[in-house]
Amino acid sequence: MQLKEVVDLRSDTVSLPTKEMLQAIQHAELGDDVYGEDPTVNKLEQMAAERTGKEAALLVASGTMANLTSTMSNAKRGELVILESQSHMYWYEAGGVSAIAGLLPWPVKTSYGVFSPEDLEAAIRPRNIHFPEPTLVCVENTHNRHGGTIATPKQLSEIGDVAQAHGLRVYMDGARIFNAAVALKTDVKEFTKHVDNFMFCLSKGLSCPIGSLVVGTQDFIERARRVRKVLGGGMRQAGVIAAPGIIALETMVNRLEEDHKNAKLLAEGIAKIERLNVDMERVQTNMILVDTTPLGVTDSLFVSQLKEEGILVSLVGKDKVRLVTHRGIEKEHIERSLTAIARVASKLHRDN
Ligand code: TLP
Repeated sequence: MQLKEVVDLRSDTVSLPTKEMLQAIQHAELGDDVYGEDPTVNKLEQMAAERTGKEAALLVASGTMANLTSTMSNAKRGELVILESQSHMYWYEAGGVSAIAGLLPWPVKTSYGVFSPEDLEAAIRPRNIHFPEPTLVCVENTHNRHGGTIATPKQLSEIGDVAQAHGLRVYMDGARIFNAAVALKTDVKEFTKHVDNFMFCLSKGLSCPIGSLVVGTQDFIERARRVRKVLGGGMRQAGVIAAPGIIALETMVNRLEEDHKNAKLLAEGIAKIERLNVDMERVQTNMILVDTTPLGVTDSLFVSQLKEEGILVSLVGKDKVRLVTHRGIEKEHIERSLTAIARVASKLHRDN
């Protein structure tokens, strides 16, 4: 019996490098990046800064390292960082923001992942000897746990105004900022100009095997370079990581639109299946959150039954499952997934 190809919708992080990327790795011009001598890294860092309208950039190993390096370069131990209560930095980074950066995270709840100027204003307490000094506001764009929702340039500008009025910096976890830019058909600079510094990931929808870039002013990047060293992230012939990154920036950004179209198709199909709910307002980029509450079974059962059908999805909370489209997921995979999801949903309901 021929095994069916698995449809992996757990994350865009599972996307594999292209042939061109693997060839670029093989032929990359290399040097020791701790000495600043890797020409491929230098080229990528310069490209990233230019593309996003900032002065400088720094290649790091992962999105988590980018967030930690950035928070440590923006704020000192004992200070306070305001972030969204479902943010990746708060949920998924093993507590690094407090355990390593030594900051007090101050989570703010939102409906769709972006705080309103009023939410933010309310979270900023007056300076007082009892309170930690607030230094930093973090936004996530697109917002992972809210289902790939976008913080628009207008929203970022409003957040920036409030932060500036209180002397706070704004940092953006822009792991998927190119998804936001492509979805709104807006230059990425329209987003980045409202934040002091930010990061984006190469290893998600852009299909690279490794790497993220921290981007900001020259001063900030100099501090970040030192923090990266403290964290053990100074890399040597890192051109092998940078080479596919260059290809990604040159050729992989516009195709994110395909992932968004596929996500919409998948979401619309799931929304039609009985006892599965999708909040279509959240389907703005390449993610879909499915509410399985009406099925009345545990989510892990739904996920494991789908796995038996060759469809991989991830659990993101009680009664909430996440599906992510990416390069390698085509229309035929969407159709296969929809058939399997409908079959599993009706079987679970029947057996329940
Ligand atoms: N997110 C991963 C998991 O960790 C949940 C995923 O599959 O989506 N910021 C955001 C907004 C992210 O979504 C992620 C990864 C990161 C940072 C961290 O990036 P990595 O995994 O490279 O450390």
